Amino acid sequence: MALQATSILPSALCIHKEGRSNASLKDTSLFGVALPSNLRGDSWNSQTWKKEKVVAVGPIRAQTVSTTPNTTQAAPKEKKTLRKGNVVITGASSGLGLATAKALAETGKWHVIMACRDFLKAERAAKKVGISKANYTVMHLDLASLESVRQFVDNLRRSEKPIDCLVCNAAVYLPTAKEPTYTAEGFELSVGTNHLGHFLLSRLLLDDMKQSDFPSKRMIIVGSITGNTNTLAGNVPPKANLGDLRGLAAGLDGVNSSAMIDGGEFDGAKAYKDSKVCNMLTMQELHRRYHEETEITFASLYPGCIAETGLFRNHIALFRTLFPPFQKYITKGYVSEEEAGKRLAQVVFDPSLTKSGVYWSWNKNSASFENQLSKEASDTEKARKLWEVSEKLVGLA
Ligand code: NDP
Ligand code: PMR
Repeated sequence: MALQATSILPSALCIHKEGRSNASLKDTSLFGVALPSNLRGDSWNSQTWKKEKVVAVGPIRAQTVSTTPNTTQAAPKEKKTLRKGNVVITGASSGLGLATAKALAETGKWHVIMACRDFLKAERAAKKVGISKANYTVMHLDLASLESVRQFVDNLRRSEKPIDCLVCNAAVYLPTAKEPTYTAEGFELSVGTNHLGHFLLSRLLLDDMKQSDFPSKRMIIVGSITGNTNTLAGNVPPKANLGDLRGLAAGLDGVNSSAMIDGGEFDGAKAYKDSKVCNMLTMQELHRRYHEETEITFASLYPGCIAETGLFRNHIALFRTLFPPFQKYITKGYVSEEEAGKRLAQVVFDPSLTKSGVYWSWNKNSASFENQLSKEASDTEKARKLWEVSEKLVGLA
């Protein structure tokens, strides 16, 4: 687990061992990884899947496209506002969040509320990428503290700005941690920050967003391919698996319960992937419970592999060196921060992306398509249970 990166190369070979694919693994070995012949070339590239085309490798797909969506298309809106939209972006001090803030600010149509744990870092970052002062406000938010989430929402309300869009983007990834670390309230840090912090934030801001007169209101949670076990990337061990949520239900505190959602032994890389499954399940549950009533569009996305962001700051140096070229030249899943920022910005404002309950991805031509989530990440019963357990943990039930 911990130094997963040191064993990434051989570990990928495990994919076929699980008997989940009937693909042949015989001929290609790239980066020390044997690739099934039907997952090479174009099919190996997660971004080459064309609309209407579903290429399955047993139950594992490189990227899949849902052609029969069971989500609802938001009705065309008549309402118009002339004011700028206000968008809250968590973790906008680096990587994808910062690139998205820049892309939105540059349209001149958005005021970005950069919700960040390090105020000075966020200010410097905004300045460095040239976001004009008029187009952003930095507000303090530490998602690893539910108290801070509540304080942030209070401060936001005091500012009396209508909130039109929320982007839950911040995350931590702790692949080399040998022992769990915890949030202020004592939840394992990755799930506590990436899922529970955002869960409380989105729940609290629902009412505020409901009141906004903005023509197209959206709540977006950043998901990932690595949480989806219907993809090759999602089958790189350790795989996401929430099990029956026994660890989460027992408090995820590593004392009275396991620090892992499924009740297993701590594994930082798995905890991150589990948290992404929670993000994708939460988005769908929000859609089911609130889309009709609020007219808010709920969506998640996989923006591509942004291999050089701060997300990998806790990984070993060798991983940080090899990961970008591996994604650029071998998987071809690589995307720059700038391009990923444009993609997420598109999910915020593009009139063609108003569908709710959807998980967006992009193909190699940077065209968006509605992607299919894994069995677990689209399990409605699990989403409901996750919702109920999370409500209790964050003090909403
Ligand atoms: P970064 O590390 O660059 O950005 C993460 C952001 O989250 C930082 O601004 C960080 O703040 C912030 N953050 C971390 N902990 C907290 C906290 N407790 N409270 C508030 N903010 C916090 O990584 P990325 O840009 O890559 O990640 C952004 C999103 O994209 C994540 O949700 C990630 O899961 C997702 N993603 C990333 C992929 C990739 O390939 N990089 C692929 C798929 C999804 P600070 O600057 O202070 O550290
Ligand atoms: Mg993965 C199509 C192939 C593909 C894609 C798109 C990704 C994305 N990865 C792919 C394949 C593989 N990766 C293969 C074959 C291996 C074994 C060599 C592999 C390994 C690997 C590691 C060790 N990949 C990783 C790691 C990480 O530590 C990253 C991670 O899981 O973070 C949770 C990661 C990622 N690969 C991706 C993406 C997008 C990540 C980054 C994180 C994320 O999901 O947010």
